[in-house]
Amino acid sequence: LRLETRLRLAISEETLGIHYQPQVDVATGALVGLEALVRWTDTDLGVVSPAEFIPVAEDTGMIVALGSWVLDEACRQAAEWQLDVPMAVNVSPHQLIRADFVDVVRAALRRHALAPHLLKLEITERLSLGDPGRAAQHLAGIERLGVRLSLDDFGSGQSALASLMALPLHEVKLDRTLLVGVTADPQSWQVVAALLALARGLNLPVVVEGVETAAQLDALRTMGCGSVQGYFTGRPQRPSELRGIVGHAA
Ligand code: G
Ligand code: G
Ligand code: MN
Ligand code: NA
Repeated sequence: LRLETRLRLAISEETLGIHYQPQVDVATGALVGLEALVRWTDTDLGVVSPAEFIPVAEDTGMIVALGSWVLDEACRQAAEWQLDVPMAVNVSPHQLIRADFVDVVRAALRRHALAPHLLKLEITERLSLGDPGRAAQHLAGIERLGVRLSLDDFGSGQSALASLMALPLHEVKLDRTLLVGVTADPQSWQVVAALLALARGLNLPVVVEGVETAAQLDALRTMGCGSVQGYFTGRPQRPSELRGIVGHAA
């Protein structure tokens, strides 16, 4: 079967799951959020990476059903855990430009009685593929709901400085590629430090992604970075593995 056909089945057969990755405060180590990352285990193909199947889902339009499922399940999990920090969910531009996008988000919150400020939508910047005016309208609607917005993959080339001003953002996530040379290469350090200063100047909290070593975490602490997400501070894990971390969980 083609990947597309298998993915269609996955949504109905419950072979999709979500792993959750901690976001932690650099100064205190406290949990400040979780990011929902979809996972698919196919009976024949094994674990298929979202890097592989999200583009297929986007090309076929399946991303709408898939994205709604992830949103709903992440809200359900956040409510079950009684999280007091936001649950971050990735949203594809294909979802964002749909006329019912704000309704879908509102419905997921209502269904699970989740407070809007405990949901954070991560958007990346490929908005150009749709009508940018419409995307902006929907983001304004999301903001009115009280849901938070995060600009994902910042500095990856998928995002532009202009969006820092144009979008109703509550957070910026620095792309993990920016971090690779940060402890060895002074230029790399300067770039990250300058982006952190820029965000600070705009009063935008930052999450730096892809922290894999103690040295990187130390470097970020020195720069006054607020919070991080990466393998060093916590891998994406299945819900059962996170019971100790989420506090209220059973
Ligand atoms: O977790 P991982 O590194 O395998 O994710 C790979 C890519 O898939 C990342 O770019 C991530 O943002 C994306 N991704 C993971 N889960 C979702 C999701 O639920 N929706 C969308 N649109 N993208 C996701
Ligand atoms: O595009 P987005 O930022 O939503 O995707 C996050 C991706 O980064 C996920 O696929 C997740 O598994 C991955 N990830 C999280 N922490 C690390 C890390 O420390 N190193 C690397 N290489 N990838 C990471
Ligand atoms: Mn993300
Ligand atoms: Na990212």
